[in-house]
Order: sequence, then structure tokens, then C-alpha cells
Amino acid sequence: MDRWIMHVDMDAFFASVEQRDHEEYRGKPVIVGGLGPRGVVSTASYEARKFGVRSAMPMATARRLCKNGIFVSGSYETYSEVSRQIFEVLSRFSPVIEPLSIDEGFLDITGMEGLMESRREYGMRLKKEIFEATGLVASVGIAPNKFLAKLASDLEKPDGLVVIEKEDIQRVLSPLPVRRIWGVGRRMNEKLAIMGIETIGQLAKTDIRKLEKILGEHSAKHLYDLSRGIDDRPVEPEHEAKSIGREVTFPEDLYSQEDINTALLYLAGQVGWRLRCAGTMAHTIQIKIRFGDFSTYTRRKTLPQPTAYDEDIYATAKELCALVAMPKDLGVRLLGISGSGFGDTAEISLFDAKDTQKKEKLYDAIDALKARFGEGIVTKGKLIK
Ligand code: TTP
Ligand code: MG
Repeated sequence: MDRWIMHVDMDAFFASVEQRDHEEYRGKPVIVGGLGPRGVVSTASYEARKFGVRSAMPMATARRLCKNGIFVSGSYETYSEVSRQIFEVLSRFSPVIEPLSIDEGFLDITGMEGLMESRREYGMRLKKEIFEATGLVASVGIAPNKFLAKLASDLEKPDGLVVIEKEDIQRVLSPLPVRRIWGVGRRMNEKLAIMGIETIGQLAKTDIRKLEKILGEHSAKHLYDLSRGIDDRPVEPEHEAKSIGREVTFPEDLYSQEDINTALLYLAGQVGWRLRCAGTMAHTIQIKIRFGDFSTYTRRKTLPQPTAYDEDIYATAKELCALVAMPKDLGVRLLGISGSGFGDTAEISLFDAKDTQKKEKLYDAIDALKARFGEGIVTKGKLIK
């Protein structure tokens, strides 16, 4: 049976909620994020994006770019509640949903033709029901796999609805820059550019052996498949996910232990947060490390007790990284941490109730702050240089 996947992503999510709740913000550049001296932009309304304001940009830069902007710190409780309403609507459209973040998710709609006039009509109906439930606009992409569905939801943002039919795949993909492929960062983009590959179409026509030489066998195969619109990853509902993890490819390779530790601390914070959001704990921690020559290693450790705490994850990740010998003259290109083997949270607090409760309080506070100012804001002291 042909697979069909729908990707839903809210437009300028936090900023749109603010515009919905404050009539005077509508049609104006609204920037949501940390307003303190080290604040970072969580998101900006499309009016503010015209001035070049983007997520993750220092707030000071945003203020310079958009002098007449409306700057707000936002209310994460509200966004979480709206997110809950959005996912409630999504659950009416498919039993198989993979939430990707607070405002986006995949739905597997394979074999559901009987419930719809057409896939486009189904997407329209979903957008309409989200709007009725929340007063907010979503962009939707529908395609034969996850990669294409995510790409499709972005193609006509805001208020987009794009269906990529099988016969359209190459036509849609070919002219797009290779950067539009998941996992193609600045470095890989440069490497491909040196080979004369700028568009996805050019990539699809390249001899895979050439790519393997530059990128390594695994990355080459993955990239090559995506360039031809092939992606077999299933939609994985969170409760069935086998691991929760985060990885980053650095704009420049890291050479110093201090930089590596800082990155690990950041990743541990993100993984901890996601575990706690999912209400679960991980028994096994795994790290992934990729060097400048694309050689990649993973190491894992099963802990005596499952955890969702940044410190535990960080300490384990550091220990695991130390097990991988640093090749001479090479820097670290990518680091990743993931947790798996999800434990039963109730069991944990029985073991060590006092300590766990104390930690839980602390983390409740941290999470509330992170939630309020965006994931990037609250980091442990060492990260703030
Ligand atoms: P996105 O879906 O990436 O962005 P968006 O919804 O604001 O805009 P659009 O999808 O139309 O491009 O992220 C969803 C929300 O997550 C966003 O509204 C705010 C938050 N967020 C951060 O706090 N920090 C970030 O760096 C990013 C990318 C998002
Ligand atoms: Mg969005």
C-alpha cells in the first residue's frame, strides 16, 4: 500500500498566539523571547521576519534590526495549552502521530482514503479545525514520506498547504538548494559546492561512489536517497519511540576539551528536558561522536537507575566520550546524546524519594524557565561565558 504522511507546523507559533491574544499586536512585528541582556529570540511574527529577525538570534540584534518591533517574553503556559489543543485536533485525523516539537508533528494517513474526498481536502479540513479550535493558522504538507511531507509544509509557509504527488517528486526537489535536506549543514553544503553540487537535482544525478569518497558510505547513501525523494522512516508515536536524543553538527569543528564539554552540557540539558517533557526516564545513555573525517563512533552505558536529570546525563556522556580516542589533528564535527530504555518513573521515586523530590523541584523550576524563554536560555553556569 502507498504510504502517505502529513506534516503539520504552526506559523510563527509563539508570536501568533501573542497576536491572537493582543489585538493591538496584529499586523505588527512581534518578537518573542528572552528580554534580558543575554536574551535570545524564540520566534518572530512574519511581519518581523521582513526585517531579518530570526529564531535563536540574540535579542540585541533583533532590536537593532527591528526598531519598532513589539518585544515580549511570552507565556509558555499558554503555548503549552494551545499545543495540547492542536494535538487534540491532530488526533481526530490519524491514530498514528509523532510529535516533533511543541507546534509540529507527523501524521501517518496511509490507507485512510475512505475518510477523505482527496488528500488536499483532508489537509484543508485539518487546517480549518485547528483554526476553529485555536484561532491559529497551520501549514500542512502531504507526501509519500516524512522528508517530503516536512519539506512540503514549509514550501508555501505561512498558511501553506502543499501536496506532493509521486509523479511530482523530482520536479519539486530538483531546483531546491541541497541545504533543504535534513542534516545538510554549512560544512556539508561547502563540500558539495566544491563538487559543483548546489541543487538537490544535481545531487541526485551524482555518482554515489563520488559522494562516498567525500562523505563516507553512510552519509552518502542517506543523502543520495533523500535527493531522490526516498525516505522509509516510519512515523513513530512518542510512547513507542525507542530513544529520545539530540545531536548537533558544529559550524566549525571543536578541538578543545572545554568546548566539547560545553556542547555535551548543552545536549544533556536538551535531552533531559525532552525526557522530562515526555514524562519518562532513560536507563541507557548513548553518545555519538563524529570527527572531521566523518569517522563516527557510538558508546553506550546502562545506568544502575534510570534518569531524566541533566547532571546524570552529562556525567555519563562525558565518561563515554573519554572512551573514544581523539584522532590526531582532527576536530569534532558532530556530537549527539540520546537516552533509551525508558524506565517507570514511579519506581524511581520509591528508591530515593528525598533526593529525587529535591531534584524534581529544581528541574520543575528550570523547565518553567526554559519553557518561558525558549530552550536555549537556561543553561548551567559553565555554558554562559
Ligand atoms: P518553529 O516551528 O521552528 O517556528 P515558528 O512556528 O515560530 O515559525 P514557522 O514554523 O512559521 O517558521 O518553532 C515553533 C516554536 O518553538 C516557535 O514559535 C518558538 C519556539 N522556538 C524557540 O523557542 N527557539 C527556537 O530556536 C526555535 C526554532 C523555536
Ligand atoms: Mg512552526
